Amino acid sequence: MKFTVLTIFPEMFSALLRGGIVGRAIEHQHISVEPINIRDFAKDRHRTVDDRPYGGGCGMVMKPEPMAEAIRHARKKDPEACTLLLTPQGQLFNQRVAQELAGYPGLILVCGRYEGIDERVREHLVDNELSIGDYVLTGGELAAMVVIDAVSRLIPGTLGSEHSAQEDSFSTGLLEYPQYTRPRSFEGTNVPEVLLSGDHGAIRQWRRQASLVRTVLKRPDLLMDQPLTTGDLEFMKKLQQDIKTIIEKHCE
Ligand code: 4GN
Repeated sequence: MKFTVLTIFPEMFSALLRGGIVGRAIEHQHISVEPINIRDFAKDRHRTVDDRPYGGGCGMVMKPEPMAEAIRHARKKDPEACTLLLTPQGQLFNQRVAQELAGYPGLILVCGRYEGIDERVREHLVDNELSIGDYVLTGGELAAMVVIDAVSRLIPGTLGSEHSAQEDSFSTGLLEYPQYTRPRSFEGTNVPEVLLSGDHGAIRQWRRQASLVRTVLKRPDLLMDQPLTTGDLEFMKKLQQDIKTIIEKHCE
């Protein structure tokens, strides 16, 4: 996967490129991330990228010419790539969208600043608009980094053998089960006994059930259109029955 980022702050991406799983994925050439400075495509000697909005109002708008030149440059180098604008008006980014984007050979991520980009650039040079959530940032860069991070870990090889994105929360459709490491007893709380048992079947079942309980409590919406096994449903019916019995006892 080839990520090209169009931004007036290319240095913001150095933290992402240096360390962690994304850094390693770049080293191992599973992905590449190339930030390109939109200012390099400005023609005047001040390298201007913004201008005052027609119709008045506060703030500045990103000029169309440098932005358009930068997008055309990126597209020429990666004709198969999908060009995405990061904006609060975009399609909400989630694991399903990440999965879909991971199928492209390249992504061109366009980062705006100021009050926005000229509408004509959005109309004619952008394939899709993405939002990482319902809040406003001062620029698209942090949103682009979120997309790069989430998509990168879905590219085969990036996570290494120690982890599989297949088993993630949101791939199973459930929240993650609780994790524990040493010591066995920490400030008076013990690790659940089953995890020390070595019984892999029992551990798998405990984890699945812990995931189910967590999801019911924290994100019941996720369970509405998720395939559940007959084992899941039996476990939940048993819980329901237990809760019902407790309630009845207290209403006597
Ligand atoms: C993306 C960009 C939020 C998001 C952004 C988001 C920069 N804020 N929710 N801010 O994904 C106008 C010009 C605002 C660019 C844009």
